[in-house]
Amino acid sequence: MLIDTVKTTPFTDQRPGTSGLRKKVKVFQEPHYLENYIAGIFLTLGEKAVKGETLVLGGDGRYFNREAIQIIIKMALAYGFGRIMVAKDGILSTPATSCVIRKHKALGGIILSASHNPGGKDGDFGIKYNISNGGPAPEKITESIFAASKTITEYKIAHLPDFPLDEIETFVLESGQEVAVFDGISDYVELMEDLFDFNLLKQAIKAGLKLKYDALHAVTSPYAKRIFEIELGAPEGSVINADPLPDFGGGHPDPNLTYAKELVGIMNGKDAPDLGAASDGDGDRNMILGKNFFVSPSDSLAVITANYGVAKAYKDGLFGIARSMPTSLAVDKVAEKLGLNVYETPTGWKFFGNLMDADKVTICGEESFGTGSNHVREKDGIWAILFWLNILASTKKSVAEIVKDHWAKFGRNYYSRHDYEAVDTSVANTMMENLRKQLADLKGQIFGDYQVAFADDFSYTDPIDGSVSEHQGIRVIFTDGSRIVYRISGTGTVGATIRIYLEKYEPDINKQDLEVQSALQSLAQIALELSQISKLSGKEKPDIIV
Ligand code: VG1
Ligand code: CO
Repeated sequence: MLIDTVKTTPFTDQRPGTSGLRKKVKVFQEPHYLENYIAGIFLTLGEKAVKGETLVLGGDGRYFNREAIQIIIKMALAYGFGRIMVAKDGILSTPATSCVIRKHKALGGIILSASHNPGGKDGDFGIKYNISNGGPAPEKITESIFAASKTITEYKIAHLPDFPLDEIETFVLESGQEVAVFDGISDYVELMEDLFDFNLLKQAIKAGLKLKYDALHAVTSPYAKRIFEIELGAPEGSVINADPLPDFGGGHPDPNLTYAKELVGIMNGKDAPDLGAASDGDGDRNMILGKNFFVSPSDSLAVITANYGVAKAYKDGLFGIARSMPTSLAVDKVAEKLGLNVYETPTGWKFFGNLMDADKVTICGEESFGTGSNHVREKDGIWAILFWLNILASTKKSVAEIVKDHWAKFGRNYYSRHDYEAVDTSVANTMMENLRKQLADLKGQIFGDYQVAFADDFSYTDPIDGSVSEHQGIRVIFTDGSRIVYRISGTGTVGATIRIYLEKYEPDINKQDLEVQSALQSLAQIALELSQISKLSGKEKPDIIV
């Protein structure tokens, strides 16, 4: 095998964000841009360490997926991996990648995705490296990839023709190295069958439980078709928009009320099925809907935790729970009743990995439509939807009844996120700086009905390896438990996205039926006042309210 050594010059903007490196497709298409970053990953791992090891490779099928895969295969061979496992057609969801890395004892995996960001040639692309536990690389590794990408002067790539990816086949090279094109769906389906009682779900569907799943033209299409329609027997057409397209049909593959419009229409219509669900571009997010009813992701985490016993794999008990700091405290109420620890981590799934590896937590969640468990080391959209299906099948209640009963028992955490998009980065940083300066004086201050109990700039010390992550969001906590949290997104590709998270706890069952935004109105007002975001950004209103 001939290996080319290619001269290159470093880029200075390859710092990975909350979930790997994300940029416009056009940026990734610049000469050497992709190659430099991939070399950064392999150099960080070390050529000795990768020698003979297995690398898992796949993506969410977006524009540039196939081209990037060919380059990465050839580079992985040049840097000495023994076996590159590439998913057929390059299609591998994020949770399935995690599953395959663990099952096949790979050294790691590369996921090509920009998740819920739009695709197509003018859209976004992304790369994420996952380690041998199947989870996103921790900050220590991502920082060292970034450092490598800033000093790189050359990289290696095997001089070989492209590998066909449309058939399951293993190519053995003269060097003994292998490129194995594998079925990216089966291992994941098997894992789901281990976790949930498919017979129970099948019977419930046969008895009339109806579901509609919107794949949003993204990676979960073949997984959902196989699981919901073939394995569980839901009628054909239960999975919609089930053809993966490189531009996701022009939409945002983001499962929320704004972007999963078709599904929302169906669920608010008169023949709405019992459960409506959707996932994002790479299959790690989920949205849960009932008939005319939206389940906030934070509530979904709490309901799943409260009902853990219905699912086969969890009925013997849970280790503990973890949630990202901005996620509502609804799950904390449940954990308290169950006598479980709750770990509060910074935003991003990578912070859950150590806790799961050390058997400290079983179920994890984020407010951003992310829920999962220690069956893999990524959040998992289809897993969450199967869990809900299991809860519906076992309780025989509707989605709305399940959530309302939950609120009656544990109280309701009104919750919303207000996003200001494409804000000038320096404006966003100024806003955060101004907030930081006010922190010390906020304690005790009164705003209408609210009094500040405590305010800080969230810092996290990993209980397992002691690593410290600072500046993970500014939180203002009030004496009644209400909270305002401010963060700058780490996944955007245009300017800065400012996220303001609002939460108010309502234990009184008679006051739990308010519209969410009106329940949070005074808090939203306080959030504006403290941050002066409208004045600074020139935006009167948030661009997106979730
Ligand atoms: C967002 C979410 C975060 C999630 C991350 C990756 O990050 O807030 O909870 O883990 O996306 O999700 P940020 O930094 O933009 O707030 V996914 O589905 O990309 O990989
Ligand atoms: Co995603």
